[in-house]
Amino acid sequence: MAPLIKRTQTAIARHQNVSGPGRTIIVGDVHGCSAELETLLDRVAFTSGDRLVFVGDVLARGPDSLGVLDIIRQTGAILVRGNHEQKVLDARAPDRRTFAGAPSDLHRAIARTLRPVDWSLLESSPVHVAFNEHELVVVHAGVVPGTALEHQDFETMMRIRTIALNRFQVDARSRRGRGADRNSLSMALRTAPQAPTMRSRQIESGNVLWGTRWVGPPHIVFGHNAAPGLQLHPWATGLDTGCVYGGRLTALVLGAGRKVPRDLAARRALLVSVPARRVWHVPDKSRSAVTQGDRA
Ligand SMILES: [Mn+2]
Repeated sequence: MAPLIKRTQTAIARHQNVSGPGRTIIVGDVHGCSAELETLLDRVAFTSGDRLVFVGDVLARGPDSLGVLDIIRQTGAILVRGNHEQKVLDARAPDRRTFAGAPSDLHRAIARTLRPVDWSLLESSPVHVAFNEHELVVVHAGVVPGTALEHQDFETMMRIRTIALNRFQVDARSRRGRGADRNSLSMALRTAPQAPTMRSRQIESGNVLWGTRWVGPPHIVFGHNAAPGLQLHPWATGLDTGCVYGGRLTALVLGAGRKVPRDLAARRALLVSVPARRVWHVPDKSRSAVTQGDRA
């Protein structure tokens, strides 16, 4: 497959650390569940020859955000940026934040605990990473079907859950000129002014999961949406199985050069998951009526 989107410099650098024909292990939303992550890494028998990738939202809501960041560093993993990482970055630089609205107390509190190495990790996290040998792209939330990958919008890629089939241009809003995080994101992709941005709380009922309508290649592996659980679409696999809400932590394990199987039984055979040790966070129901919007 020809490269569809540029890797960031960071991703390239981390790929260069991979030695030998190791596996690619993509982990769903961790949200500070460091103990479950350690159990999962044991279960997949992670070794230094493997390439470890996180779909984002590794911090917040769970018990040990710093511990998860330590594991990511120690394993040389690739962290794809989630909306919670972005909110923490926004909390530090409110004058050039990416998301609308003031950073929450939660994200400001996390920002106060981060060490310089943590900031480096977050700042260098790409919004998406292409793994051409697997013909897949990892992104936190998803993409807008029917829009070329190079024209996808950063915020959408970190937040989309569903699309309104009859009006998914209506929620579009231009990202032009907002330029937040230019330094760390400028290599990732160019933002098209016409790219639609889905605001989760604007999305109406009756929409469909975006992954149901995406036609690859590439296959998209993502997280962000715990409400529907594991998502197995023809060209998209959603790994957020809600560990922090008492669900499971799930990984997709691909051998060297292996593509994500279209056959669902074959794909399920590549999934490894471990149960949450407890319910670490109870979603705020008052904010989840329409989209289960803040669970993921
Ligand atoms: Mn998320």
